[in-house]
Amino acid sequence: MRVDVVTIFPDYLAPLGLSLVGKARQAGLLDIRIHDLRDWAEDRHRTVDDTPAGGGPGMVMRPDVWGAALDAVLADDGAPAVLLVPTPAGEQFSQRLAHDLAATLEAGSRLVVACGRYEGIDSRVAEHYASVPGVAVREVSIGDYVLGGGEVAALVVIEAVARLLPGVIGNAESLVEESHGLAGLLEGPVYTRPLAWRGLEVPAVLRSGDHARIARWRRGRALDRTVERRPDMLGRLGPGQLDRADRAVLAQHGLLVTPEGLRPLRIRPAGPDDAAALAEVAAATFALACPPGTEPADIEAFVRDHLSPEAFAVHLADPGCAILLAEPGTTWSGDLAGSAGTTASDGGDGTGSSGPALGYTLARIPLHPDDAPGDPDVDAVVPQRPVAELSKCYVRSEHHGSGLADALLAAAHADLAGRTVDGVPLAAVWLGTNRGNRRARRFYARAGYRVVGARRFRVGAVLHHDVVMVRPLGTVDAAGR
Ligand code: 6GU
Repeated sequence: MRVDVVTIFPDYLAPLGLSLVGKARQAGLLDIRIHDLRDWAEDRHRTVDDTPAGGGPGMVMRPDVWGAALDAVLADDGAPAVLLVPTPAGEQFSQRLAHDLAATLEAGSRLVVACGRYEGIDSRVAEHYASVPGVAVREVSIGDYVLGGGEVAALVVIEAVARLLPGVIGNAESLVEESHGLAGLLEGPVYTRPLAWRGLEVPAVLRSGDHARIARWRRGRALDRTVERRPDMLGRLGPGQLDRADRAVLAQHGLLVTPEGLRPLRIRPAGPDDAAALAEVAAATFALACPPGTEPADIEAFVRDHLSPEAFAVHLADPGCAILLAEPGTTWSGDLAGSAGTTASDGGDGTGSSGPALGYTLARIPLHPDDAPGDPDVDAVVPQRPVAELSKCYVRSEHHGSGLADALLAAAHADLAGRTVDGVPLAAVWLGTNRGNRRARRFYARAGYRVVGARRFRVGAVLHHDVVMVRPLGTVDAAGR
């Protein structure tokens, strides 16, 4: 594959003899030729520039010299060519464009790079070659900063393209997982030996040998990094590219995946003004956790008696109650350019709410460190003290699978892990969930809960069977947090 570079500083391109590109040239995979533009200058001083038409600072490169040079280089054979002109005014160079150029080269095209200096090349050069049959002109910038000329950009483009050509990189797999690769995410952190270095350890999950868990962890960290450093890239991910675990990671960053795109999400402790919003979301979600066959009248009665605004007002005033609320945010702390409906803010996840509550958690905190859960069935199987009860964790059904519940539960754990009872940190959190509700059991199991026993209780005439699950606080969850 043939690449030509025209420049007034041929020595600037010397690095193309080194490393990956140099080896590809030696192996005969790449034929790179560097040309000195001044070889086509006509005068004694080998002049290639002149003052800008219309006045102004600097110098502009002459079209006649460039025309002679490019005609000669392009005439060398009849193959179609991409004429690449590096300029800070060009389209943004990207991994996508690198892939495009690599494919074009593979299909038999040549690449000719015209490196300008000074204020650039007379614009008629690009205009003219764009109309020459078999020549495609691409004016390309490598970033939002100004260089002294196109040579460094030529090095960048040629290296990015060369490593995509067949045979240039030994391990083609390393092309798959890298930043700006097909996943549309930044690559996450990488580690090697020694396992402990200056007090810093290689994350335990990478030593687990559990390849599915490792892949999951890597994907999570890639998402973390993309959210933190390049949130604009998230806007280009379709909902179909984000699985349930991805959505959970995003939700923990305050981003909810919806059919309309990413929306800000806010999870916060509920306050005295939230009784009505909590009652509303509680009424909308309570039936979801009832076993099939529960009488609608019993559900209604329960909602009326226990999930009313008045009931939540009592909970909100109770120091033994910790309630978190998830709601749509109005803003997101990052800059999600390209993702409609979000605006930059001055920091903090989604300040202000813009709609009804999406879900909530309600935990009960013991008043004394030694207090037992209070239900004899549960007391016997939950030995940890002090132990909180996760009494409610509900998310509207339209957000099931969105990661919202995972984020809400993680926020509840973080909240509980930060609490003490008479100065003693909470050791664990327990919950009861319907024995037959496999979705809920799987959800809690994923979040680190383990079944320790069973309990029974009555709603109306129906006897309910729960499993009792416990999760220690202050440990890491499956996402490595
Ligand atoms: Cl391609 N050329 C120059 N001169 N400056 C640049 C650039 C190119 N890309 C970013 N800055």
